[in-house]
Amino acid sequence: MPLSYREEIGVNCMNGRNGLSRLDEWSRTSRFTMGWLALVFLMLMPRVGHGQSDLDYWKILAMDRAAYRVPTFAVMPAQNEPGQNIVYGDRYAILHVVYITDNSADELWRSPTLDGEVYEVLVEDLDGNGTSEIICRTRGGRIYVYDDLFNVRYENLREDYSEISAMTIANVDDDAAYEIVVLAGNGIIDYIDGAQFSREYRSTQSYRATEMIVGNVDNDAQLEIIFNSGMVVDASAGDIEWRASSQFGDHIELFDIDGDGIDEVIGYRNNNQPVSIFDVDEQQEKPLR
Ligand SMILES: [Ca+2]
Ligand SMILES: [Ca+2]
Ligand SMILES: [Ca+2]
Ligand SMILES: [Ca+2]
Repeated sequence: MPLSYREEIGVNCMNGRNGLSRLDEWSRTSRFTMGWLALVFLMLMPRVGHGQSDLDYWKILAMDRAAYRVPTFAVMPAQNEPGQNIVYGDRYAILHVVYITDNSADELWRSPTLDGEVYEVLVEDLDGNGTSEIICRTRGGRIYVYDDLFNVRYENLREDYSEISAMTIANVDDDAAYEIVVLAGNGIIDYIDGAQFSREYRSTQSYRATEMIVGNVDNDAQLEIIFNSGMVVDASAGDIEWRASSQFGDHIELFDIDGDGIDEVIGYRNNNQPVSIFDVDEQQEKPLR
């Protein structure tokens, strides 16, 4: 019988390939024994129901809102399970994965101590194999990728970046896998392949931003990188397509607000000023009407 996702994680823990402490190891062994006893019990008793309720709408909304607003939170699908996983990184440089149902929260995994406090956590199926990866960046320019069984898929070298200003995930080239798009502290853009984790591109120009999004915001078919500093760059060649007279905002989103089929850049600031809407195709800020 194929193992379920959580059983697979249990097997993974048994093989000692995660980062739990010795105290956790003791309780993990107990949990593991208890888990098998419970599994045997469940196999022997008739199935009378699901056992755990699916997440209700408000719980999912709360998880999504937390993941959207907190850069170090992300939602991760729990395959073949009724709940969902929250992945979060803390200021003690540790990643946590917590399995959430309507009435429970179980910590499934804790990473080893990473090299620097966690600045951002993303979840994406980078290589398109149907399972999610956790992508994390820390203070000091480190990037870590874990698969859904919490094995390390990639870890960059300490000397790669002294700092990372922004990071996003997008498919910016011809291969099927996503790329990790990195804006280094020195302004250089790197594309790291999400399947092989080789560097596929390094920009010759440097850029400045604290946030960036990849999208198609004009008439050409190519993707653009939109920097919150007010710059739009062709994602394949690195050419600057538009430099706005002001920054777009502290934070940016893309949305087709005028219904012409092309996304606008929605910029907003930390100090509650109204949003600004920039039409990249027309190279102008749009009035709020
Ligand atoms: Ca994957
Ligand atoms: Ca690609
Ligand atoms: Ca385009
Ligand atoms: Ca539009």
